[in-house]
Amino acid sequence: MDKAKVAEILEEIGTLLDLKGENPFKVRAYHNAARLIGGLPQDLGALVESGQLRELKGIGEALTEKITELWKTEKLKYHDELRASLPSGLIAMIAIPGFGPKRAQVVYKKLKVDSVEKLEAACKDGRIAQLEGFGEKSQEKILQGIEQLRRFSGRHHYHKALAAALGIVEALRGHPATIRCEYAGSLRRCRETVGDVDFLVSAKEKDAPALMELFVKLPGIIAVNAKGETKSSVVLDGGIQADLRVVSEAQFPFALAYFTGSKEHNIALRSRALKHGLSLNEYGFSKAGQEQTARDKGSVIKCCTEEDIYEALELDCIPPELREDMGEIEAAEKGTLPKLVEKENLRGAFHCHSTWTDGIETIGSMACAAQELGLDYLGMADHSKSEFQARGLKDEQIPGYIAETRKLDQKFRKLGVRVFAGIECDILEDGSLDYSDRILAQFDYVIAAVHRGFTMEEKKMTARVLKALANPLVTMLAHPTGRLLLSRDAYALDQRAVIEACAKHGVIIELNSHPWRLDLDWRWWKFAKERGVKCAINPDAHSVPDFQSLAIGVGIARKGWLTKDDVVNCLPADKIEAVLKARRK
Ligand code: DGT
Ligand code: CA
Ligand code: CA
Repeated sequence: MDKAKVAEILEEIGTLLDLKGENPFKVRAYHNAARLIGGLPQDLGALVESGQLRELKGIGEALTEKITELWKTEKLKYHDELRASLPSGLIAMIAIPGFGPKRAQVVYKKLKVDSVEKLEAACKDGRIAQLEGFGEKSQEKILQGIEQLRRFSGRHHYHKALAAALGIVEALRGHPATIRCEYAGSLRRCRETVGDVDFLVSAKEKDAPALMELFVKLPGIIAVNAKGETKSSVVLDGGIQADLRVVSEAQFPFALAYFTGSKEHNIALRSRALKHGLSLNEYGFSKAGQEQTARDKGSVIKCCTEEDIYEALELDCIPPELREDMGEIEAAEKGTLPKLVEKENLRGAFHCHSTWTDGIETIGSMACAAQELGLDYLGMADHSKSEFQARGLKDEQIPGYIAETRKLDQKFRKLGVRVFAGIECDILEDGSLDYSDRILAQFDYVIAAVHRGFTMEEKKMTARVLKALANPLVTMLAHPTGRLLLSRDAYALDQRAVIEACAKHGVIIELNSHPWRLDLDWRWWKFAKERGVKCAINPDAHSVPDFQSLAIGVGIARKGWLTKDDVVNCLPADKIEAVLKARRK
C-alpha cells in the first residue's frame, strides 16, 4: 500500500458516501483527506507508526483509524462494506464524465436506474429529460458522457501505467535468467494515455518458462489472462493489461523496435527496408521475400541495439517518443532530428499553488521543495478571485501575497532559488481578465487560464482567448484546451489561431505536466515551435509530490520535438527574468 493508493480509496469512500446521500461534511472530509494524504511530503508509514497522523489538520479519530487499518492490512472493512451496500452498476455510473453521485442518486431513486445500460435506455426514451432538474440538454449530455466513457475505457493515464511498469521491469531484471528487459509500446513512446503495457525480456530459450512463472506471480498482478511458453498476458493493479514476451538476445533489438511501434512508424520503416532489398520484422532483417529466415536462422544483418537497426537503414537513431510517422524518418535521413530536451535541462518551475488558494503547502515549503529538487527558481501562481471554490485571491489579498513571495525570494536567493510572484488569472467569458491591469502589473508574470464557461462554441471561445492574449500583461497561456484526459474533452477552440496569436504577441504556451492534462497536446508543439512560440513545462503543483509530473511533461515535450532552447524553464535564473518581462516594455 502506498500513499497514492490510500488516497484513492479515501477519495472513493467520499464518492460512495455522496452516492448514498450522506452528510456533505462527511463526504468532504474524505475528499479532503484523500488530497492531503496523496500530497504528503512525509512517509505515511512513519506517521502511522508514530501516531502523528492524528495531528494532521483534517484527520480526526475516525479517519486515523481507517488510514491505519488500510496501511497495516492493505484493506479497509468500512470501504468493502460501503461498496457492497450499493449496486455495482450504480458505482459504475459515476464514472460517466459530468455525471456525479448526486445525479446518480436521483435517477436511482426516481427511476430505479442502477446501471450505465439502464441509464442509456432512460435517456433514449426521454425519461431522464422529464426528471426535475434534468431537461433535454442534460439528457443529451449524459448520452455524450456514456459515449465518452466507452471510448475511454480500456485506456489509462500515463503515470499510472508507468508506475505499474517500473516495478515489473525491476522484478524481471532481478531474475538471473534475464539478459535485457524493457517496456515497449505506447508507454515507451510516451503517449499521453496507454492501452496496454508491452514488456520484453531477452533470455535463453530454456529459461523462458521460469520467467513466465515469475511474471504471472508478481505482486501487483491481479489476474492472468494467458500463460504460454514465451508470451503471457496479465492484468495489473488498476486494471491495466500487460503482455510479456521472452525473445532471444539476438532478436531483442528487433523485437524492442517492433513492439515500441508505433504501427505507423513500423510500416514506414519496413517500406524503407524494402527499398534496401531487405525485409524487416520483429525477428530481424532478411532478404526481401524470405521473411521466415530471420526467425529460423537469425538476422542477415546482426544488430545489438536499435541504433544498429536504424544505421542499417542509413538513418540516425530515432528516439522512441518521435516514432509516430510524423516526419521523423525524413529528419533521421537528413540528419536533422532535434536534440530533444531532457529532464536534467529543467532549471525552474512556474505555475505553482500554495495554501493562499487551493494548494496544500505554504510558499515557503514549495520553495524548499524547489531547492531540494535542485531548481534555480520557482514561479508561484495562485488562483484569481473568480475561482472562489479554490479560494481565489481577492484584490485586497494581493499585496500580502506579493509581499510574502518577495520576502521568501530574499531568503531563498541566498540558497540559490529565486521565487517569482505570479498569478493564474482567469480569462472571463468576455475575454477580459480577472483583475485590473494595475493589479496584474504588480506580478512578475501572469498565466492566463480558462476555468469555466467550457461549453462556448468554437468561434466565441477562440475570440475570448485571443482577446486575453492581446493584453501585454499576459506572459503565459495555461492548459490551452482545458482537457482532462480520459474524462473531459478539450473545449472547442481554434488551436491553430491561438498558437498564431501567441507567436504574434510573444506569449509563452504552457505544457501543463499534470498527468491528466498534458496540455498543450504534443501534436501541436512542432507547429508552435515552427511559429517561434516558446514552451513552459509547468507542474501546476498543488503539493510537493506534484513536482514529479515535470518528468512526464518533459516526455511530452520530447514527443512534441522540443529542444532545451524551446523550453523557457530550461533557462538559468539570470536569463529568465528578461523573458518574463519581454512583453511589458
Ligand atoms: P496502446 O497499447 O494502444 O496504447 O498502443 P501501442 O502502440 O502500445 O500498441 P499495441 O500494444 O497494440 O502494440 C505494440 C506495438 O506493436 C505497436 O506500437 C506496434 C506493434 N504492432 C502491433 N500491431 C502491429 C501491426 O499490425 N503492424 C505493425 N507493423 N506493428 C504492429
Ligand atoms: Ca501497448
Ligand atoms: Ca500490446
